[in-house]
Amino acid sequence: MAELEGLHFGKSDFVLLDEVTMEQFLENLKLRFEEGRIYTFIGEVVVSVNPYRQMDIYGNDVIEAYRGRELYENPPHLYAVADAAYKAMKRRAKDTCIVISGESGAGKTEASKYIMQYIAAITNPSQRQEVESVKSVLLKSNCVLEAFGNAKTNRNDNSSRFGKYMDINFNFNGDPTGGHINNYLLEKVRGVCVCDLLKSLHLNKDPTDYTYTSQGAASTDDRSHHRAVMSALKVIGFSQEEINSIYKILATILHLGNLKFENEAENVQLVGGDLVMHISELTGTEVESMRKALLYRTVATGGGEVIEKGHSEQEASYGREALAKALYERLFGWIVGRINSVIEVKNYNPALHGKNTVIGVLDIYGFEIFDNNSFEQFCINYCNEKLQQLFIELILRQEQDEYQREGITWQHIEYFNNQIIVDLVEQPHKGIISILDDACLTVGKVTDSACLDSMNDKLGHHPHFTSRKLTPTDKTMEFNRHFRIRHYAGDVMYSVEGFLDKNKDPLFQDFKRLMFNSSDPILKEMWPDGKLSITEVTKRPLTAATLFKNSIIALVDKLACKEPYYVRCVKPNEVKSPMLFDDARCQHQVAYLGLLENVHVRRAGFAYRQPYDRFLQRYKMTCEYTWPNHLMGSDREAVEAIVLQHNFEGDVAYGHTKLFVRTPRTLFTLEQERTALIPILVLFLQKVWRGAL
Ligand code: AD9
Ligand code: MG
Repeated sequence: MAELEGLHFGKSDFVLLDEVTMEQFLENLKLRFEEGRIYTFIGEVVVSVNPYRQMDIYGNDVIEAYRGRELYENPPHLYAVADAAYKAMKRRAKDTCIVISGESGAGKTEASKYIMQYIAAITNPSQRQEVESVKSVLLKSNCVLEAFGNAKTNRNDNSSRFGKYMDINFNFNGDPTGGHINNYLLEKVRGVCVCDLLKSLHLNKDPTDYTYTSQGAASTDDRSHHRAVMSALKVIGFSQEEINSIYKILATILHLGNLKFENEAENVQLVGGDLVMHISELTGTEVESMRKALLYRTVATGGGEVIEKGHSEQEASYGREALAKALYERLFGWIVGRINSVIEVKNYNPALHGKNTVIGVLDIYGFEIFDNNSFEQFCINYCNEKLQQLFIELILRQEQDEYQREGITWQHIEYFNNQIIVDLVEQPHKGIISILDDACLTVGKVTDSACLDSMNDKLGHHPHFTSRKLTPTDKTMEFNRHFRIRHYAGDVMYSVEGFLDKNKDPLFQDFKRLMFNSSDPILKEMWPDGKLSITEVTKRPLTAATLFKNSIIALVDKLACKEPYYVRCVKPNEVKSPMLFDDARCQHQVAYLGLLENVHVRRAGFAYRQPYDRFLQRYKMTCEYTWPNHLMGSDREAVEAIVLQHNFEGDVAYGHTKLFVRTPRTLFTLEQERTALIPILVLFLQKVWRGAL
């Protein structure tokens, strides 16, 4: 029980702090971390600190303890949030979502796995076969996506280089019927470096000979991991043919990394012919076509003539690199699509089966600030601005609006609305993304620094953007190479170097056509845009930033119509230690996760609210004036009687339709009383039925 946990573990809900200050917040967080209490509530939000050690708090006994209970009845835990989201969905037929955020290595992916496990454990009590197989595919899909999408980075050994949003669909019984996965911005660069699977391929060379994988450290038990991934692929329903194609593509990527070019006379040439033969064999393409695509590109001249232009050595390496990345990205996209086709809800008839509801689980990279921040950080941080805005929308504003609607007076909370930063990035014509896109579409050579000039012209006066005014004394700044965005979470300096290249579709059309003409039908399927001939390609593909922006806007739309639950993950230190609580690092995260504001709102507001009739229904037995039937005029008067009898007047407020309760403790007391009374009531009712009374 939350309250029975004892105070030496600190406060189980930050709402109960004596004073809401950063100091007290951190002190409580630290105390709990040191006592092995890694979860703490802020009302319904769970704050989690990565323990960096195996905790014995996820077993079936714990799942049972949380199953179907109210949030405030148990100590803070991911299971409490998972259960709350599940209950809201099942009882009130509401779509809900669980948003898990935090910086790299803070424990988001682990949290999402525990939440999925919890949902899997509490559903389908009758063990129906078809539901069991849906659950198993949903769980296995995680394993596959991680194998293909994760990489070892210096911040996290198992870093997700993609954001993942998974909808789980439920039928009216509350059993899973399927799902859908969306992935966001797979970071191609790191992805190509160290896909774990690549290392366990049966190639006739040691994986460290392949440039792309030798850049990452090999994990110890690749073999068993490999087996797990294979079995997961089979459970999901990938055919042997599909698995073969996956392997061939991965091998192609490895071989591409080993290709070498050299300048010979005017044009660049390939060193050694064997590799190209392997590559064309693996991709089901003609050796000669492959060689040509690697060394030349087809261009349409102004007069409609089509000519072949030889690459420089640099262009050839660049093209090869782009092909490897694109192969990887499309493979990942295809795998996600394949999983989706398996887990998609089929033959669901709402008239027959009732409303189909959804729980969405979002595991997405948090705010990133490195020494050198580039295009990837720009995208990730923009995404976090959007999520922060949703949080403001849904939690802060919703709370305030509700109090206003219910006619409850309360202190107005000032919070920073980050709309202005979102606009800075995404506004049509004026925003950074639009300026970047314009630069990418401009014919001829536009450099990164010319693009920066253009940003300066358009955004020079924006309160959250600085560039020209930066002085060379600014840390890590080189003149005309950086811009700074004042994010809600703090200032981030971005280096524009490479922005344009990363934003453009870097792949020569020749490669797309080549892949489309592959004799491997699965590979071909991944390259539908290769169908167009050079003269047909007029429309440029959308840029990376615009694609990302569109997908994030779609995501936010999806989340906005759901009832949100939040898990905020904090990383206690940079050295993966289970003992160390780095105050400065934690303070930084608490600040940019907006946790203090969150407590303020919760405190200024009320931890709990319920319509009068529901409250009465639940607690009427705890009061002599309301049990068995109340003789008051209205439900509200009856609720007042309950509150008065328990001396809770100071802790509640009466809205037009709901009772608002300030602290969880009050409710806890009522719950306890109710639980103690139930056996007595059962006896009473039995006597009534038997006619003894
Ligand atoms: V990234 O943005 O994908 O780079 P995440 O997802 O936030 O990051 P992840 O969940 O992968 O971090 O956690 C990092 C590591 O911390 C895990 O590999 C575990 O070793 C460790 N961890 C995280 N949460 C727990 C936990 N609840 N119990 C034990 C944990 N270890
Ligand atoms: Mg992760």
